[in-house]
Amino acid sequence: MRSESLDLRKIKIKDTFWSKHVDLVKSVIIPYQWDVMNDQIADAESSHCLENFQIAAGQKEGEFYGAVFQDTDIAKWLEAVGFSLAYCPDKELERTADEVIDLIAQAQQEDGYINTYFTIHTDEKRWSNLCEGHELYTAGHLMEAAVAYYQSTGKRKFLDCMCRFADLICSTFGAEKGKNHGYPGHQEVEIGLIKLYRLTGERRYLDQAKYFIDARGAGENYFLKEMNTPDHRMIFPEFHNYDPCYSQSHLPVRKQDTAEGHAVRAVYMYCAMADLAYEYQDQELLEACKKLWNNITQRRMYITGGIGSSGILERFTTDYDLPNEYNYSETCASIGLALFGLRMAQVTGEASYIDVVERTLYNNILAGIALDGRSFFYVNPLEVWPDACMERTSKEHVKPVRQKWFGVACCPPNIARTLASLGQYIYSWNREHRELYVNLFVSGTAEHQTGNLTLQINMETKFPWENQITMSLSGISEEGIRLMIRIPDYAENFRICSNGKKVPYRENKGYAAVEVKKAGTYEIFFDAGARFVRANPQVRADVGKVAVVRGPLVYCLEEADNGENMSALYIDTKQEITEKASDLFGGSILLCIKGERVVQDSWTGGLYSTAKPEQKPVTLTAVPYAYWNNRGVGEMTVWVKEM
Ligand code: FUB
Ligand code: ZN
Repeated sequence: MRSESLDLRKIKIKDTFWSKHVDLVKSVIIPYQWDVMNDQIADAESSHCLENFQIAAGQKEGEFYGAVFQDTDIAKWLEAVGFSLAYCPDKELERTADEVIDLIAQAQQEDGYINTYFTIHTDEKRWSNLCEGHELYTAGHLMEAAVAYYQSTGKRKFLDCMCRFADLICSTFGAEKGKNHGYPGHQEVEIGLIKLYRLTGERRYLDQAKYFIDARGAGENYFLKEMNTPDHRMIFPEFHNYDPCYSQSHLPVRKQDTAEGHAVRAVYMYCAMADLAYEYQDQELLEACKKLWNNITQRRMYITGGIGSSGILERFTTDYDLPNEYNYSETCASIGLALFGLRMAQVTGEASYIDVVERTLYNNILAGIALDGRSFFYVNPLEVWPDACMERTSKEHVKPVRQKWFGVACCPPNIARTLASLGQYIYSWNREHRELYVNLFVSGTAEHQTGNLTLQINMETKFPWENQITMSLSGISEEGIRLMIRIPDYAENFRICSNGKKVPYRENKGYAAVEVKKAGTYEIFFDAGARFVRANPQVRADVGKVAVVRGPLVYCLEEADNGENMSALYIDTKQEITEKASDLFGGSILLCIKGERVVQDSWTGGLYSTAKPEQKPVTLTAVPYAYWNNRGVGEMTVWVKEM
């Protein structure tokens, strides 16, 4: 039996590291994104998201504006609201959300269909362009939002709307004669359907998700066939000469063993595969998930947990192709990776999945949002020279500053729902084995009610600044529970104590397993000081370079501390890195590292010369990558040449 995340309503986060981000969800991020979607933020890309719904609902006259999947922005916003209301009830916010839900319900068609693009564009035939139309992708995000909203408020209206839509999808698509034999051009509906099934118990939703996964890449490619139908109208010019790899429809999913194509599509699909592998006890599907996971995390992932290295088509490329200054590493792709990793950890009980989840949460995902919660990165480079991020060049997708919004705005509300649901990553419970998994070290309280047990959990820590965690457990019944504490892959000298005595533990799949028979307090310690990390030499971009890492945090050098031209810097790795507590970024630890700089003034040549410039000793300051670009525009790099 898999383990499951604890109920978000019962988790309170009060953490030195995370609270300053998580608390912003309610106070800033949700209100800010609401204003954007109502086109109330000056100088931000326009959204028109709410207005599209008003037009589709017949409340207003007007034209559709935005991407075909513009509806997903409000869907993810509603999901974030649902998560936030779970642990932070707010009547006014709930009223606003109810109004949005009323609007969505009004825009829903008689037969259950919801999509403002296809509703407003009456000349476009629904389901006629599955490859590009995003109707199923949009449906999936709305389903996820409806589940989250029901779980926190108990209100059924949105859920009922989405069940009607799901019913329409079930009766429209399938292998049976007379049904549409297609599958989504952008995976996501599978995740939504599985969540609907898990909430309602309606088996047809699960079977429908399975159909979409099984049909993908089997037999004649649906999208190529679709493109050849008479009167077919393309939506995206870049889809000409369509390669089925782009949407992972080049092979049946069970035969795929390398991560190909568009990264967000891929990881959302892998999430559904992991869920289905569990629900149908499908070992072959689970093996495919493992192979795909290993290919990503051992060959195609940045040290920051970013994935999808190509700026063209937002896609995976080939093993070890991890350029630093024109990569993509879309925030949504890392969010999908975290969701995939959590599912794999819960199905297999293996901590190594959470090592990656933690890596991407603390680095690539967190870098996606400014410390004030009002601007965002979509693309997450590991090296930036702002002057070179020019339009119509290979770096035109790289923005050297976070943006207020985007024309394609998938990432900002995705970050909102991720921060709002951070609690899902912290603990899991395995009912069969009575195991409490501690995945992330985040201070706060949690409660879990199961059978005759009401488990109370209190975690206190200043992680990642300090590597000491105090966990108190109470409400333990006679049978006891097994505490499964993750031993991070970077942790050394991991130990557990209680009442001043060492607690023996059994290591099981990367977790320290402790039998707990009564209420008690446990102290967890490990060493995870700052260290230099090198990449596999196959990663051409990083050969001869080092990154500086402390615990789960990847550090970077910024121009604000180190001057311009990071390529002129070298790090001396034969030294102990000095840590410096700082008030910067709401409290953090900075790293001071000795190195050398090529002295520009000593350069006597023009563009090229046989002369060798001088190098002088410097002390460099590194800051957490997640916080880069919170002090104005400037150069930044993660990888630095090693002396
Ligand atoms: O296609 C929908 C979303 O827009 C994708 O997930 C992102 O990569 C962006 O292209
Ligand atoms: Zn995105």
